[in-house]
Amino acid sequence: MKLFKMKKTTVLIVSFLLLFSCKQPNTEWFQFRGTNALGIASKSATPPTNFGPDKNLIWKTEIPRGLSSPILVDENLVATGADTENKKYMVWCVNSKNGKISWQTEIEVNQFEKVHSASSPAAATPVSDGEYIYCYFSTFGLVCLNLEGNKIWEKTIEFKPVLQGSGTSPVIHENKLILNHDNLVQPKLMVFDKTNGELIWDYAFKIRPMIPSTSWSTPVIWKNQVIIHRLNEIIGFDLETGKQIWNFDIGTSGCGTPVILNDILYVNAWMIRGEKSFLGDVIDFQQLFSKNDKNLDNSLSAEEFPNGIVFSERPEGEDLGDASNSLYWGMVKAFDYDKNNLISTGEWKEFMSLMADYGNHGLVAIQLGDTGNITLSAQKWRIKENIPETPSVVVDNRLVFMAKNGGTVTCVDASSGQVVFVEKLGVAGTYLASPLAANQNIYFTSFNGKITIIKNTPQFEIVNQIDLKERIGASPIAFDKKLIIRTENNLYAFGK
Ligand SMILES: [Ca+2]
Ligand SMILES: [Ca+2]
Repeated sequence: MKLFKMKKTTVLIVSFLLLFSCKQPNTEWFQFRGTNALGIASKSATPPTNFGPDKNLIWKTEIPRGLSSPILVDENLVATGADTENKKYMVWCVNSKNGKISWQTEIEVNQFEKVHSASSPAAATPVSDGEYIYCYFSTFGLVCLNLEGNKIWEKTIEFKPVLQGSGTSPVIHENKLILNHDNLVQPKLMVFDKTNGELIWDYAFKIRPMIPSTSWSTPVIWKNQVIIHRLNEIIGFDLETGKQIWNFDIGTSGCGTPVILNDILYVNAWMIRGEKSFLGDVIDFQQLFSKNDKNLDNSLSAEEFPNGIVFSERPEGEDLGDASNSLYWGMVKAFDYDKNNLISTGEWKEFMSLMADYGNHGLVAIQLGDTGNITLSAQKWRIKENIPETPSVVVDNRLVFMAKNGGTVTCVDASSGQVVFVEKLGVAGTYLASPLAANQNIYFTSFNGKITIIKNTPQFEIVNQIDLKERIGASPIAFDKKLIIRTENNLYAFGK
């Protein structure tokens, strides 16, 4: 009996060891920014810090243009591209060992979305469950492919324009495929059955008067919730029922994808008038009003209104050509509530209160777990300066790291919210790609093609700076001994 018991135990142990010694699928980079969009490589990943076009290059492969980040499925890298001339989207698959294109699947469409000059109609990173690959294209919808690139199902979704073009990526939780379908017309959170593309539930987001509905962020999962960062709010939904569980109000355009560690959500909420340096020429709107009321009727007419006044600026984001936003009569006229073609002082005040909503932003740490409106109760801390507009943050070694346009990097203690340092990476220009944490380093990528690697420590230390001399908008990924970077035209694998 004793012998039998021992044998049984031995069998169990051997089975257990076998189970874990079998090659497990590499699951950490199945979606945008890896597991739950954390942007943290697996503990075993040791990507190079010293690399370049002629250094530690494993391979370089020309790929169709796009902004999606590659995901890793088995040993394959999968991402998307768009051929705007021939009106087709592409899903491509590159072998991570040799850089060879294994397959490419094309999806023809009648139209592409009008996107920002720095963006691409192929902006959504695919997601995989290890068996299938799911892609989203804004003027098509969803498509499910098997690992050989064959179409399993497709689900067309009626196109709705997104300001500057869609930026979100789909994610998977259990059997659900989740899409943040925020847009200017009919913004929604949509949850599909990943096996067939059938809609399970959707939720219509609030449209606020006079503010275009925006969100470019990717959904994140916490327990039984899906969390969305969108215009002026962060919302948690019950994944089963689609009911809103909580919301947090904050000035934000909804671009950065939140990261969640130890039940705390960190997100860079950025708004166009969120910091003093964004305010442009016009700080005192009252003064502007009184200066231009030429006929002293306490109203501004179309003739009196000074078109083109700058109401928000993007300092150090000038290489994208939209460094400032200007006001025109056509926008202000929306506040002519009594329709007399004049903006009265009262109507102007309404406009000013809207402008106030364009501020109040920050890097915020939110304690998850409460229900209802948690704006006042759940905020652990907030940092109001040097907030990046597009890149998400990364939380590593109990520190929050973020880099904004101009190359200003901020490090914050994740638990106390104390700013540990604000430094310059030494690379100016715009930052679009999100940072990557790997092997105790943080990789920051500028749009003009420079990668700056710093230590993930409270002491600011630049490890290396590399110039690929090609635009980079896609977030890099790392696994094994490899670093994968997608530039405007190429996919690079550095390391071993
Ligand atoms: Ca007047
Ligand atoms: Ca009026």
